[in-house]
Amino acid sequence: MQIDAHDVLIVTDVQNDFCPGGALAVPRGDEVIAPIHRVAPRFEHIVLTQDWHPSNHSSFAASHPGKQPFESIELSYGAQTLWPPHCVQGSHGAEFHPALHLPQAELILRKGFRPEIDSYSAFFENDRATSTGLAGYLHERRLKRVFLAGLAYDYCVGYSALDARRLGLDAFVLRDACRAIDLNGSVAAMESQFAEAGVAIINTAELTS
Ligand code: VGL
Ligand code: ZN
Repeated sequence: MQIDAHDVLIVTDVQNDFCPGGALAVPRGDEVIAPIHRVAPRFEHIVLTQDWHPSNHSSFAASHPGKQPFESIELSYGAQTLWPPHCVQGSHGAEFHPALHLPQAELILRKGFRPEIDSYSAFFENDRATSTGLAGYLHERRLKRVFLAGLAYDYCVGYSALDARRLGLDAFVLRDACRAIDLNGSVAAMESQFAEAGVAIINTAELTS
């Protein structure tokens, strides 16, 4: 598959807290870095995202007395999974993994900074309505096909891919350049949504320049 000037690689949340040793470690999360580095030179445009929460964020179990991480609660916009505190603004855990080296990235998009709403997707927060601005950015730059890599496959990567389709963009998830949390069947659930929405799952080996 040929990559051209209207394509963008979105590298999702490759941050210390999602890698081994981090506060919300995705199993083998750091293994996404090598395939990302392998395909990055093929792309003219790269966007990085960064999960970026205030310390009192409503997605943190610690913000809800009596609740434990990985339980689900109802917030104003619907069900929200509770997480251990992670990616707190300015913390070491919120920094990109030190091995991630993509100085050519053109945008670093931060999300999840509103205390009352979580944001898995790089496009819309979890109310599925509050925009991060990324759709407008891609539109103004005439970027029409998104290729997604990073963490986590079944949360931030997956929701971003679904929203890309909702916005009329073509979406390709680079499966070998992602790792999953896999909480209560979340991988299978996400993949059935990919099928319904027309998100393509491909491997980095399928990309040529
Ligand atoms: C993520 C859970 C909570 C992700 C972020 O990057 O997939 N997952 N915050
Ligand atoms: Zn988060």
